[in-house]
Amino acid sequence: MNPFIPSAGRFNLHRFLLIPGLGLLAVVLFLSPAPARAAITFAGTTAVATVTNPVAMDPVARRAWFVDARFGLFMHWGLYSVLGGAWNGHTLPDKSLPQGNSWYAEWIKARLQIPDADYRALVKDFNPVNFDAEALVLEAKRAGMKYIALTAKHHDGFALWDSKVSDFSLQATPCRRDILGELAAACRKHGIKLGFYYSHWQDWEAPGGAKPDWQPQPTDAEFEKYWQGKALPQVAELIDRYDPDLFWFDTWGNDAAKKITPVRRDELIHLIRTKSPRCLINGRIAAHNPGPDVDFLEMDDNSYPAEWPGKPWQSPATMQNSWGWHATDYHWKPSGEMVRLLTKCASLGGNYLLNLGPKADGSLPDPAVRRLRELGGWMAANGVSVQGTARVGLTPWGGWTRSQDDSIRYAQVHHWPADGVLPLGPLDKTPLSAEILETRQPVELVKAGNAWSIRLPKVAPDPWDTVIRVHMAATAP
Ligand code: FHN
Repeated sequence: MNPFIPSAGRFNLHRFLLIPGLGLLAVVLFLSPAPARAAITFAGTTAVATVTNPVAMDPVARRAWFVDARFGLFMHWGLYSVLGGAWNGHTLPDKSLPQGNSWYAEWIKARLQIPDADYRALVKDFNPVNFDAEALVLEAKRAGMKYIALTAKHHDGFALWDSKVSDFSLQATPCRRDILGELAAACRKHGIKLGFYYSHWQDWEAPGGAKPDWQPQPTDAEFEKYWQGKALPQVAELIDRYDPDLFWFDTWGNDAAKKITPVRRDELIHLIRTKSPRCLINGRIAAHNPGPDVDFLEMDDNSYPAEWPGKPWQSPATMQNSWGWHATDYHWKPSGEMVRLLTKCASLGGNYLLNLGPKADGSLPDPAVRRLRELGGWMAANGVSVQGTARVGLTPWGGWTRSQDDSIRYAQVHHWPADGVLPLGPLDKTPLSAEILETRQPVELVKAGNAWSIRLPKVAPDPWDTVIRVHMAATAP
């Protein structure tokens, strides 16, 4: 039964349209996007419109932009950025402290045991005078990224906006600007989707928020107070103020299950779906038990599945070891490595969410800008083999993506064959011709028995990932 079409005999269009106010309301709802339409029911011969399910929206339609995007920018930015990984003579990782052995600079308060008052005092030094939302969005866009996910609140509990729910937020700093508002406007202007990371489970400032696993935990009643008093209201506030396209929640390990129960998970999902049916929700809302209603699965940090996990998915990844700005973390990944990770994700139908940790003044570290531009250069020539594609799978030499209609397949060659012959094996469709995507240099398809291969130039034209475009016949051989 089609839920949009009321059953015969119970609905009379002519009569329906003659009921002025209600008719107008129903027509508006009927013409509006799927969520409201799916919600209308009609009872008896008098047209009574009731919204029975305000949260319904076709999940496939909601996720479409995300599935096409493949590449996004993650941003860890907050009070911890002031310290750049070091405090009071200690620099992360610091094995002299019981919990100091971590590169994650956004964890500095917990790992270096910074007293609450000292950490809170950092607000006076958070003054992002060099934050330029438009320049940032354009940097991401030129890198080939389609969305940004920024830490609106990380585990330290500091809100990067003027929150009415907590005074541990941007208004406590010298900054009088609406950072998230500026970013939202720039994203809208340049067609980039915007998401917010919100630490719903860990909150080291609110008494009832979950704490690092080596510290005493709040009781369930205390957590519930935090949940109702800070977490849910702040998520609502973010939607009301900025209308984000995505929420990035964060849990890991087994402890989260004690606080993020299915009831709380679904309460948060319902809040978001009710306020914004198009907003996406990631699987780490409850990594231990995401349930059926999240929009995509989130892999562990810098982790990649070996096969398609059965749902849209994403890998969050660092450029350095740290997520938040760390001035002496010199472990910057080469761009080629990141291109290979991106195309590995695409070959398995997943997204690559690459992180950037701005400095406290809002400026971007030079090595990060360099890498974004290098990635953008590769994407300018090869983005068509990544964005809007469908997965085919991984191979010993790299992976395959394909166009939606499967008329084209893209071989992502990460490991160039020493003998210049790329083995494709048996194919389910006949390949007609092939060329190097960037230069259009033709390459020769060879068939031996039922196995195909491609004769390539001796030296890889692109040492990061040379993409071979293969035109396929419409039918199987
Ligand atoms: O503890 C956080 C960490 O700081 C960072 O935000 C990452 C990003 O995936 N998530 C948690 C650890 O998995």
